[in-house]
Amino acid sequence: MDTNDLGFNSKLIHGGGFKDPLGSATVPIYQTSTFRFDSADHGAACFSGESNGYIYTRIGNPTISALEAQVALLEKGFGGIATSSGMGAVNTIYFTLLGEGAHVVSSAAVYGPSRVVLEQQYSRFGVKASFVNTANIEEIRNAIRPETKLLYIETPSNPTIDITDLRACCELAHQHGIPVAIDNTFCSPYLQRPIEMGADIVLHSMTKFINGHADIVAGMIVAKDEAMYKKLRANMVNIGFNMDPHQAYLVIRGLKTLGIRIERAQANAIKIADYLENHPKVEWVRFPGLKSHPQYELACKQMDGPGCMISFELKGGLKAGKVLMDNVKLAVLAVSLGGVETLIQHPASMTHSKVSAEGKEKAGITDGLVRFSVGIEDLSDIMHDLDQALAKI
Ligand code: LCS
Repeated sequence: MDTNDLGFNSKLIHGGGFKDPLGSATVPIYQTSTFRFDSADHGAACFSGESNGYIYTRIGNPTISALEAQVALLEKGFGGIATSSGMGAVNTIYFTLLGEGAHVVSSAAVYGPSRVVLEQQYSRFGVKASFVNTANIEEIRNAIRPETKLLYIETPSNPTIDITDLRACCELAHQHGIPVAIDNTFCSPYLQRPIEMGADIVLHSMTKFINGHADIVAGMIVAKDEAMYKKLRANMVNIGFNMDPHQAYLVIRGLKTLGIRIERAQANAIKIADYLENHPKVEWVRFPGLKSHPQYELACKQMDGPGCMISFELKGGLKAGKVLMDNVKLAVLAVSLGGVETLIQHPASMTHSKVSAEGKEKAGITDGLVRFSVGIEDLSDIMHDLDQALAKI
């Protein structure tokens, strides 16, 4: 059976091609740090690449490989590189592509640490970064310099839910010979496959939708071609951003239900976004499924659904937002997103608190912005919870 020909949900169950030699129906946990060689020659062949046998878990492990193959299949790339966390994936990409004097163009609205690490750490090695509104292609065009080595985009962006035109960006970057990395965390491959639209690299915080159960921190990089895959993999291994086999096992388990989890959470999110938009205490709502979203048409074109993330601001700004966050009873007041449970958080003081005031302003992260990650609970319960908390304002 060629798993490439299967539908998405079947790939979630049967993709990746792992076949356990002892017949286990699920991928077992190879809880080992190292692997026995058959002979000295075999060991040497594993290191030289003549044999593809396993060597050492930081370099590779069958449980982790099964997950890498599966996500690469879903993202339609050459190969996957699992990492200890989403930030492990982000830093493997930065470390691989940004050398002394290199310049990166990045979405202004990205997960806080993805931006802060460039500004505060990579800058120590002479790396320069321009943070622009990538939803406006002209801003990218104007930011590109001869020394630009990477275009880094989050779409939809965290937490502003801006949508960037992936096809147009990839075309522009490639005209200048610049590779494009897309953080696909907010969509997962179920809703968006950037490599199909020209991206060279896709990354995920698998902590979110891919694992989906708020019990694991994990990351993944998928490279479109072999050369990029090899470069990224070598750096991940040498820096030690590797995943752990038990972590991989849990992500494989969570991934199986990605499709049904997103379908259900998204159906909830569509109803909740509509409810919020029509609520008298709400100032504005950002959700790709609402016609009021500035890139609604683009979202319909490049995403297979609007997703499960909603950002909004209440009339009364942060003060009102705090009353809401302090009074929800079902939704959990916590950072992270993409799990089965509904989460609410305040980006300006939490996930994006280390971004400078100027950076937040440029990214559109207002003080009053509240982010809602919609879960798979019964819609009536989420609505009731919002109703009673909004009534306290
Ligand atoms: N990329 C995006 C878009 C993210 O949202 C996050 C984490 C990361 C990368 C980093 O992944 P991690 O290392 O945490 O697996 N986002 C978080 C958030 O919005 N709340 O808490 C974590």
